Amino acid sequence: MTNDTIAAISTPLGPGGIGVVRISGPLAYMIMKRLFVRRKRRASRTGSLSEEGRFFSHFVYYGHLVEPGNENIIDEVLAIYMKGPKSFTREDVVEFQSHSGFVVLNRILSVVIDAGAVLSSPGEFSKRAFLNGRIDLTQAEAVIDLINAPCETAVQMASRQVAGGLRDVVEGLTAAVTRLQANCEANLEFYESEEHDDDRLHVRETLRSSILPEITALIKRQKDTAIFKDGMLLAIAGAPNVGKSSLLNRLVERETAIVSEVPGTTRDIVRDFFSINGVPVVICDTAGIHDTQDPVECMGIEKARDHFHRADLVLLVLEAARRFNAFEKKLIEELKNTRMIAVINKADIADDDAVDDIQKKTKHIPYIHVSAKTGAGVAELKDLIFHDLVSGENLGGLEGATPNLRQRKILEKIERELQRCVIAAETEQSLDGVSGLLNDILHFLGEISGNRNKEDLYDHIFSQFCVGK
Ligand SMILES: Nc1nc2c(ncn2[C@@H]2O[C@H](COP(=O)(O)OP(=O)(O)OP(=O)(O)O)[C@@H](O)[C@H]2O)c(=O)[nH]1
Ligand SMILES: [Mg+2]
Repeated sequence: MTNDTIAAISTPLGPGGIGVVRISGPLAYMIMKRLFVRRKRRASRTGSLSEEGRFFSHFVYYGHLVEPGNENIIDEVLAIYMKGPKSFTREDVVEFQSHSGFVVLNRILSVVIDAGAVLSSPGEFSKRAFLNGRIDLTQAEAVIDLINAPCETAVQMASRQVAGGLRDVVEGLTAAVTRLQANCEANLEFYESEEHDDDRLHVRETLRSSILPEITALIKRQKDTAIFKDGMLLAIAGAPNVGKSSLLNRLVERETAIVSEVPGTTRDIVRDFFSINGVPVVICDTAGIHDTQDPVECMGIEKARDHFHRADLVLLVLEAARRFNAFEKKLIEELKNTRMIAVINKADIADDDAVDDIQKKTKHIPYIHVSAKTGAGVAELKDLIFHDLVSGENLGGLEGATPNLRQRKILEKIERELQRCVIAAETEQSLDGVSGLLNDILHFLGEISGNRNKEDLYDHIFSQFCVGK
């Protein structure tokens, strides 16, 4: 742990109402005293400090930041001093709230550096908060998720983890495994000559009935909720002129893509964003799939195919006014391993025979009738998309702790170790061996919350933050 005092501009650069320069470390208070001139009630040029000659912690002071030496005013600011450990980093922290703007904020940062601070690296404030025990690793990672949250649901999930949701679960599991292991060790120590069958049985039962199911549920929750953090990618597929671009415009509720009666209008990928029940969706309109010699269309079709394979879900648009054609048959075959919904468009001019034919040939995929022209069925399509990707059961998972991908990988290791441990306890392995496996499990649980010393891992995690956080 370094003894440096770090400083950074903590707000995004650019014109804005206010900007914040944050300082953390042993020199923070001295820097505030040196650079900040408190505005007294009766104007006085020289009175630079509060009447007592010092600033109180957790008070907001109004005044000016000045260049030391010549007292030139840099900006009118609010200054807050937070004496450690009652601060985000648990060190002494000072924040200057100034007018926002690249030049002003950089001038403030520059005098702060001249006064003895060093520039912070990305995430260094949060890393200090973690290393000083203010937050654990799950909470630090949740701060990144909170900053990057693409929708309200992701914000709620991240907030729960920032407040210690996952930390509490991991602490509970750690306590339970520690108790088991301590029990094993005590019995080994005091009843050395015994068989320990009952002890092994007790370990097996506790793992099987409570610890293992809890780990499995956490893994499942990560899988179920990932979509709220990462969003989903939808691709629209279909033959030319079936109404793919019209559907995209309907779903995003604006005229993003060109619509025309000329087949082959869309050639490049047209991308837009919208959300369904708070889930962020990236949607791609693509070139119509058919047989063509046109080199530009061929390139478009190739790009389209690439997007079908990358998408979480493909909306296969068919036309209710005409029968299923050979290209559509081939396309369904090609996408047989992809999640798909058949969107039978142009319901306003549907032909019964054509619809019968389409339904016979798309029996194995969910389908819906819509009219991109009138908007009929589009709300139902959104519901279908949502339920296809996020089942009702998954939504229940949002209430609890939601691990991220790094944590899930460790949980999967723990799950495997727990299964080994259950087998070991069943198959008359020595209690000593069982205790060793429990120790490995404790080690992995420590990796989730960051109790183990892993500088590389911490550097990697905190480098994902922005400077000033
Ligand atoms: N009647 C009716 N016409 C529609 C509907 N949806 C689209 N169209 C018309 O169908 C034609 C083709 O629509 P687009 O949205 O450009 O079709 P596309 O599949 O994107 O076509 P390409 O980009 O050429 O592959 C246009 O004239 C649209 O107005 C619908 O639901 N009902
Ligand atoms: Mg189009």
